[in-house]
Amino acid sequence: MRRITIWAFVTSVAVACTASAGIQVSNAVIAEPAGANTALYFEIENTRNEPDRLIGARTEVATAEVHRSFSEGGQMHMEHVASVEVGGGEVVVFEPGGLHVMLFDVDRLQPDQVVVVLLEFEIAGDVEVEAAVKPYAAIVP
Ligand SMILES: [Cu+2]
Repeated sequence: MRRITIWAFVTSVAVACTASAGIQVSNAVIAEPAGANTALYFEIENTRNEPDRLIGARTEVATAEVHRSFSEGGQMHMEHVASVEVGGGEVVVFEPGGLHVMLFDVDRLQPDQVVVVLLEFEIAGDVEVEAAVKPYAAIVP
């Protein structure tokens, strides 16, 4: 049975927020690519009482994978993660140096371009997110 999804967009110049079945995604932003690959960052809020999991992502402009950055032996590395749990009532932040959605082989992205990405959740299903392309320096906290 297909889950019925209701989503709402609240869009301003730099912020897009999407809600779907208790999952809200905000502050979605893509780092302006310097080469073939880049990353998508955002915050997930789970407004339900039970956990959900981000299990994947997809977009027409790139091949997308959920990743985690970590440092080991003084060097930064990253790896694919199968899922990221967002507990009931919790917020999980995807940000430089931590969790991110890796975008491989991106097609020509321009500054301020808005890209549609579907984030795939175990319970909420696909959550559509609009992410603006920004210089990396504007994203680093
Ligand atoms: Cu990565």
